[in-house]
Amino acid sequence: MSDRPILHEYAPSGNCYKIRLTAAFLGVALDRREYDIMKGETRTPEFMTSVNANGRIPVLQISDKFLPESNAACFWLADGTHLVPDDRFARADMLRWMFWEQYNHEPNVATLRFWMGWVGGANLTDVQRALLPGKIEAGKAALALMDEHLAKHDWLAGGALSLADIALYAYTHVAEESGFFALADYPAVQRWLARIEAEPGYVAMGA
Ligand SMILES: N[C@@H](CCC(=O)N[C@@H](CS)C(=O)NCC(=O)O)C(=O)O
Repeated sequence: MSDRPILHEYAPSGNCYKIRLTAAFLGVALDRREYDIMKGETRTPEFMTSVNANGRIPVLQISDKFLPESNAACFWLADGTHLVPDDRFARADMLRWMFWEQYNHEPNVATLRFWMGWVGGANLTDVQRALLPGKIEAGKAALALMDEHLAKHDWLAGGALSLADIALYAYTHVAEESGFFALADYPAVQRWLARIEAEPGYVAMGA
């Protein structure tokens, strides 16, 4: 058996892509195991008992240990590398953006992409339909906040590419797929996306 970390994933998920992108920037090889979340493959008793009791991917398996939560998995890969700032404040600031991503960005930008592109607008429940306006407004506010910051800084934290950029790149670069956001409205974000794509080691989401 290979001693490479194993990524339990669903390839179109931005949360899973964050981990592949982190590994690619670091030149680390991962084995990959694919689950179809549309068929409930992460909700089986076997998965929930042995991989993640929370029933979700991504999970990074490091020999016999399982690490759910995308940003924690990115941190496991990148701890001690150039993707985590040495400076104490910058390192905490990187985490600030990663926590913000999970609370303010992903639940809006990523959830709308999933609802419109995978569930389908016509199949949304009444509850999901009622949540749409608030999620669109919150998604736009998140992109605007990033744009304001990136108009003054090349990178989110610490003056260089870090996990904060990777965590936020994952769903920002595909934000338009929901049909609710136009990246042209956020020019500093667009320039930042291009900067990330020009970094050595970058891999596209579908690669
Ligand atoms: N906070 C978690 C979110 C994980 C998550 O929501 N995973 C989704 C795909 S992106 C999933 O597994 N959905 C399948 C399900 O809930 O059954 C992370 O960052 O890893």
